[in-house]
Amino acid sequence: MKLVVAVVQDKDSNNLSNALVNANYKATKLASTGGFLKAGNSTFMIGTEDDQVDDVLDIIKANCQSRDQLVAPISPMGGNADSYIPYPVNVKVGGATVFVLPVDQFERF
Ligand code: 2BA
Repeated sequence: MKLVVAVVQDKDSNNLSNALVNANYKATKLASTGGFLKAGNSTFMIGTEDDQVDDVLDIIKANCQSRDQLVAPISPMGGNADSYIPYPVNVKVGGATVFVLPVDQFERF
C-alpha cells in the first residue's frame, strides 16, 4: 500500500475531490499553507494499493493545472533592505507537488 500526498492549489481542490470520489478512491483533504507564498493551498492524503498509484497520479494530473502568480513585494521593515525587491515578481505555481510514501501498516477501527 502507498500513501499519496499531493499539495494542490485551492482552485483545483474541489475538482480533484470530486474526481477521486467518482473513481472510488478514498481521500482526506487538509487545509495547508505554502511556505514560500504563505498562501492557502490544499493537501490531499490518498491511501491506495500499489497498482492504483499510477491511476491516482493521472487523476491528479488531469485536475490540477499550473498557474502564474504575482508575488507582491515584501516590506523590508525588520529585514535586510539590500535584498528588498520593490516590484512584484512572477512565480509559476505547479499544478501539484506529489509525494508517494510506502505504508507499513494500515488499520481502520
Ligand atoms: P509555496 O511554498 O507557497 O510555493 C509556491 C511557488 O513558489 C512554488 O511552486 C515555486 O514555484 C515558488 N517557490 C517556492 N519556494 C521558492 C524559493 N525558495 N525561491 C523561489 N521560488 C520559490 P511549486 O514548487 O509548484 O510548489 C507549490 C506548493 O507545493 C508550495 O507552495 C508548497 O506548499 C508545496 N511544496 C512544493 N515543494 C515542496 C516540498 N519539497 N516539500 C513540501 N511542500 C512542497
